[in-house]
Amino acid sequence: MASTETATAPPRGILIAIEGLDRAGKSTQCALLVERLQQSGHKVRLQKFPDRTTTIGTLINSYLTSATDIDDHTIHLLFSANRWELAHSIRTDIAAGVTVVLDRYMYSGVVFSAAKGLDYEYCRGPEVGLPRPDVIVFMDLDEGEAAKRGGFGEERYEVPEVQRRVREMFRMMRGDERDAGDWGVVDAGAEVGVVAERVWGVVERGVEFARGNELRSIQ
Ligand code: NYM
Ligand code: MG
Repeated sequence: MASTETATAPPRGILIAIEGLDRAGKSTQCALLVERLQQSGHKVRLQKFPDRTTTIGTLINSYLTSATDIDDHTIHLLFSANRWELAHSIRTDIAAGVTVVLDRYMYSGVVFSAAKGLDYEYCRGPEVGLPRPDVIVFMDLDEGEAAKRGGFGEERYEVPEVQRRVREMFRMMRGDERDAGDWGVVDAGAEVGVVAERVWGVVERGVEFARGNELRSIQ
């Protein structure tokens, strides 16, 4: 029987963002998610932000480790530039059927800068036009719980007062109608396997959305 399948373009990849406070378990869950997506037949890759491997990423790393001080507006734009320099490869992969898991994205970019006192709309401005995730998993964890987890306090921003403000800004941002319908909140306070199940539940929504919709752009 002749198949029409060869003439059909492969379904596009799905763009999934994982967000949350420092030490919420994002990187662990990203790794588990990549594995599970592969087992479900997805071609998939992980993209971490900030991506510290680029020239701009090197500047960001030296800022985060307090090796250098950079003005608040300047570092904000560098974080955004770090996304823009990788945006093309993300779009290309999605179009080729590769699912991309983002370990942080522009939501961290906006809330960490806004938590320092920069204007929310100003912070959002440079992100407009970037690929928009089909779904955002927000790993919610009490900032007190996050502080108790290992390694906390090593980098800039990893102090309870900043994390409290960041969590508040995330809460506010989840109400932004420009991203309406994208967020799924997961209680990240449970055991790893339990959290992974919750993450998967949100991701399935994104898979469903991507089936019937083009990749959008951040508004
Ligand atoms: N961060 C991350 C920002 O301030 N702006 C951004 O655009 C992004 C992507 O960098 N505390 C902050 C959040 C984190 C820090 O992230 C480093 P990670 O996931 O710990 O490498
Ligand atoms: Mg960190």
